[in-house]
Amino acid sequence: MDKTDTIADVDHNRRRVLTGGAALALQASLGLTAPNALGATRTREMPFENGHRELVAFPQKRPLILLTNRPPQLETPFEVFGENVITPNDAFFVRYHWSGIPTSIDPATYRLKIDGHVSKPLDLSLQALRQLGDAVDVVAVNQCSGNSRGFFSPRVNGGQLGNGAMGNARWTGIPLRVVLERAGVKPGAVQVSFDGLDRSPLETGPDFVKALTMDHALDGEVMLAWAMNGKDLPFLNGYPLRLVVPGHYGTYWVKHLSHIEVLDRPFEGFWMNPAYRIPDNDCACVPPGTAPTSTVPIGRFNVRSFITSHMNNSVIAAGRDVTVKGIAFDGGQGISEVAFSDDGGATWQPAVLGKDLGRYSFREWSVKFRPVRKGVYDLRVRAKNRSGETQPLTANWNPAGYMRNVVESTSVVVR
Ligand SMILES: Nc1nc2c(c(=O)[nH]1)N[C@H]1C(S)=C(S)[C@@H](COP(=O)(O)O)O[C@H]1N2
Ligand SMILES: [Mo]
Repeated sequence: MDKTDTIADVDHNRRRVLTGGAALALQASLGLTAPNALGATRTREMPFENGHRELVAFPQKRPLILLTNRPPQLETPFEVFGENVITPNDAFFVRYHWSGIPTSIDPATYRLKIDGHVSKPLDLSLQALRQLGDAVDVVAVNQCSGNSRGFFSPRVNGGQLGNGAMGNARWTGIPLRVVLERAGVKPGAVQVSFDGLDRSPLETGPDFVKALTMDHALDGEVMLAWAMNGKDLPFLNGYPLRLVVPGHYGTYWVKHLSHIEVLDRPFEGFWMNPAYRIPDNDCACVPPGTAPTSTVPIGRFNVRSFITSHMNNSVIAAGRDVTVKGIAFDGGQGISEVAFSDDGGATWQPAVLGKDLGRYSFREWSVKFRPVRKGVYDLRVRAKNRSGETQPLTANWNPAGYMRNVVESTSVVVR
């Protein structure tokens, strides 16, 4: 930040760019003097009703699509996904449930406690945690369960997100298994719960705590991560430590992780039940407007793919080759094929897959497209994973607005 900013400049800039008290307090406590982009307020129209949004720069973030200020909920502008298969830290989406988020954290006094059904409870500094074993890394997508909720029809309650509540990063940390083994999980342990430093502002609001089954927690892939794309985690993405649960929805990726508890009984907290549950069937769906009769906790991502090289209403030239590019991902089987259609799904051709950064990463794809006729083209893309799962041609529906993965349609104008 520019140290030469005067107080007047800062106040002016704050008023101009930030609109909420939480943002101000957070900014002040992080020691940042001004948002990192001071242009006039920019806005964005999401392509659904009530989709007017401001772009706002929070600390360590470029201007992102503002869903709420308190707590900070920020969505990545979709064009970012076309710039790099790795989502830059300053563009990575932000989601919190409660406004009582930590506003300053001292890495020297930060502690992670591991207790419950273990033989040796641990109380670790960040340094002690790092010394428990070798650092590992994984490229993995983090996606909110409610990504794309704004497109649900009929509409559902919850954050009205476009497609930008996802991101792909290289996470560095230590396997959760290493830490649990050090604590000595006792026989009879069935689940592990995870709590971070954020709190509800109300006594009655349930603390955000998530749980994994013991097998999942010990699979060697779930990670306690301190770095994202080679840098400390951005504050709003969970500094100094977060859970990374490859292939699983973001709800499990607990930020500012402070307490891990091994349980000899299933966890009963609000954020596992009734929250974050899906209909207990293959499509995680029910007829629109109805309620499921039985539910299970949300789990792995379903298959998704997006065109990132062209936005809706992009103009392209007739009679010339153009490369259409995009990304695909799933819950960890890995993408095996991506099909592309330039006629609204009537005919399909295979796209070429790009570099494989691992089965939890966005997988790039590209295809050559040579439109001869002028007019509007309906471009679609449909991915399949290694176990043959693909994307529905018409959208599935569930009352929480989770797991949208319908084949997307991008209209381009050929002139
Ligand atoms: N401590 C804490 N961790 C949290 C949450 C939260 O509210 N508090 N929200 C979860 C949800 S629902 C999502 S989608 C991811 C989002 O991660 P991000 O903010 O780093 O993008 O954080 C998860 N971890
Ligand atoms: Mo989420």
